[in-house]
Amino acid sequence: MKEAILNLLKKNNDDFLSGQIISEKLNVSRTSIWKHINILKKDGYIIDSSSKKGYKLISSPDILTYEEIKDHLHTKYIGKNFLHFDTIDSTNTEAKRLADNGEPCGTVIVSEEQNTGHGRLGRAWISPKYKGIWVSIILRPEVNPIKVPKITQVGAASMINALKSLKIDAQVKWPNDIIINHKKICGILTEMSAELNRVHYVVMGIGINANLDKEDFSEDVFKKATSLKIETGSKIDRKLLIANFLNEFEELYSEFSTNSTVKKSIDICKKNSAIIGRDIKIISDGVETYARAIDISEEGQLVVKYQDGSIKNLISSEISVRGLNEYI
Ligand code: BT5
Repeated sequence: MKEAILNLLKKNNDDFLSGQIISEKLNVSRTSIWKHINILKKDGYIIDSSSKKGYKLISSPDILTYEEIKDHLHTKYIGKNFLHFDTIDSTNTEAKRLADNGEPCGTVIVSEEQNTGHGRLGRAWISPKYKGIWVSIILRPEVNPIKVPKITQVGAASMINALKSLKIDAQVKWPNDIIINHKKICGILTEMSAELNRVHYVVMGIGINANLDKEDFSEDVFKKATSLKIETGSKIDRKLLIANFLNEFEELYSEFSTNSTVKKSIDICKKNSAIIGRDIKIISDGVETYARAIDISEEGQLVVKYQDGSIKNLISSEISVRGLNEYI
């Protein structure tokens, strides 16, 4: 009901709308409208109420509910089932719980804050309230589980395109980071539930440091990480960015869901790579080796050339990649 009232207020172009009209249009009592208006106010909407003129929407809060992003969202199925939380342990964990209970492909889970957001290998992911975009998507691809890591490349390419639509240039640091000025602004965590040759579901989680300030990071993380706000000098429109990301994701993911290839995404990741053509340090099981990154294969693996001339394809789950002197 509160969504329906909000829609009417939004459509009314910042003008007063009488309680009588709302009540007729939605077939609810004036008291019920008043109650829902109060809930909207608690959610952060500024609404002018006048006993004579009715209600007028003054401003909407910076929150990532479906209602707030739907005008920018042009997807067919990604985000049609949309769950928004004020606070949660981790959107990936919630997505897995929901997927276990049969929630459909394309379900999007967003939270304004995460208490135990995590990265790969159980690393903590700082997720302060209203400052970032902490989102997970449930996917149900009918592919061999071995192909699933490619979805991370689809996520990375979608984010590069979404950032470009906001006129922000960023690079992909294979396999799962997006970086600006040598620092990380976004990370992707793809998890799955599968049998040996059948995927039950995949959860692709993505964390974007949109409007975090320096104080939001620990000293240690700030050495490697930054936010879009810090790098661009201005506050990012989180609603637009998440919607553009979901739009791009649906488009690029269709290649994967139809024939399990991700050529378009790989092309975008290659064109915007932070590491191809550069000497890198590869960390695997605590052991460091050095090589030159030369390509990303069609399977989404990083192709590297060692000093002895040998060439190897690296699989994302096994390793971390670093620049020689900095994060990248
Ligand atoms: C990742 O892990 O980059 C994947 C992060 C995925 C986070 C999203 S948020 C929505 C969804 N729900 C979750 O619980 N997770 C996903 P990894 O490659 O392990 O990188 C972790 C490293 O990134 C840290 O050790 C830091 O160095 C750096 N980093 C950059 N921004 C950070 C941030 N906001 N919080 C923590 N670490 C950050």
